[in-house]
Amino acid sequence: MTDFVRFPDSFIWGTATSAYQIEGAWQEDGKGPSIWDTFAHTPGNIQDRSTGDTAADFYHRWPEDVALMRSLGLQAFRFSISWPRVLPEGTGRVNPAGLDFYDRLVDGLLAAGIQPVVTLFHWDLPQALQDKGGWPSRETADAFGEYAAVAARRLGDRVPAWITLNEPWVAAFAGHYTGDHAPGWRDAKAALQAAHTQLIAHGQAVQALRSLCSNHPKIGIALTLSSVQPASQSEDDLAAAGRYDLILTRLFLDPLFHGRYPAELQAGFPGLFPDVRPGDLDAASAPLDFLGINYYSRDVIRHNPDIPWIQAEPVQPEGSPYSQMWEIYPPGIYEVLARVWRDYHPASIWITENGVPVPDGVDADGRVRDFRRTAYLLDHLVQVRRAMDEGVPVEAYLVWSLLDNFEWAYGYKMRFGLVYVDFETQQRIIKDSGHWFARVIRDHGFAAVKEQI
Ligand code: GCO
Repeated sequence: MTDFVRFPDSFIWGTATSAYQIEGAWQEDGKGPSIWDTFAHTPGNIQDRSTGDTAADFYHRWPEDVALMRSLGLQAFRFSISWPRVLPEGTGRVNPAGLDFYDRLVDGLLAAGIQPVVTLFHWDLPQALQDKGGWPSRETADAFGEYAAVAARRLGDRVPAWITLNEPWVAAFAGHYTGDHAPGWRDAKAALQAAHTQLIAHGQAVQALRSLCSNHPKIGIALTLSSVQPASQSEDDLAAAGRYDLILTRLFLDPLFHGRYPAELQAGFPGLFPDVRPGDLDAASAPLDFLGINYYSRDVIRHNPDIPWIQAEPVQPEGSPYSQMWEIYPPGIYEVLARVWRDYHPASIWITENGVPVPDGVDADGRVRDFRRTAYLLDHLVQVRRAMDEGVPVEAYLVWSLLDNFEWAYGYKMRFGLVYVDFETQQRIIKDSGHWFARVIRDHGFAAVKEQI
């Protein structure tokens, strides 16, 4: 008898995207530049020397893509608002054409029976705010609160779910410590300060959404979380994994759910601790309707004294399958869910991103046979169901991503979509994984047998 993995009828199935990665139209209809426009246009930052200038041309093709979503039976579509498309200088002057675009998109999704899940910030900070200091500057938190209010006033009567920030850890550390992401800084103290300012900003946005959205929407945040494990049981590796988890996980979850930073943070990283003022975290720890978790893989950590300030680094475990970017480790999504539920007890958890890059190609018959992506999704959904069976309140699963898109510093080298995009012609082809996911939504589950994929 084949096991059928069944989810509740109320479970929300959808996909996730972000503005810079799919919209294109980078200078159209009054949009101002973002730090990703600047970063991608700077030679050497993007591996295939591409940009998001056109991306998947979603800005023009969204009606066709909404029809695709409807054909798949998607119940929710997560997208982000390009902050500089709405506020070209980041604050002050509103660009009516920018707001009109999102107004039409939200109405188009609702008309198709698809819930819009709106992310306010998915890394494309207005360049004008970067020029004034960016996330390390506290004023950026005030600007974010102003931007959230503008979005809430226009869309707050219809949008059922808002996400304030996407992966503030990546915006802080890839953007300000490793420099792999915009704005390309390499400054550990700036990275921690950027993390802190984003938490203040999150609190301001929650207050704006709670007060201005007339339809009382669900409000959450989307964090990148991984199952952090020591490479060995040596004291050094155990301590290194603890420090890594402190920075990746507890730096955000402790303030959000406990209203304070972990004591080890100040002790563990002297001289780097951010400028925290009384009351900074009060709004940040306001109750949330859901915690969004973006899960991709685990982090196996060993001690390395040569790594500045954290003395820890990820290793690549042998014996595991790998995608083009990470180890494929499905039990990790269960481990993350179980830990977050145990330590933070969120009211609800949404998987706001889960997916895998596969070097997809179109076969002679026009099909994209991305079996590895379907197998990845199936294996991770089995682990999500395992956590739910233990009482973890997972209520949504959004695949990253609907469309192949601009994968940040990798450019277009990494394909994550359930729908293939030919970036020369902008043709869309639903991949085998997209057809499988449509059946999962229809049947509220799937047979846990890969031969039937
Ligand atoms: C992230 C971002 C997405 C990425 C996706 C694949 O989680 O890093 O939210 O924008 O494209 O995760 O790396």
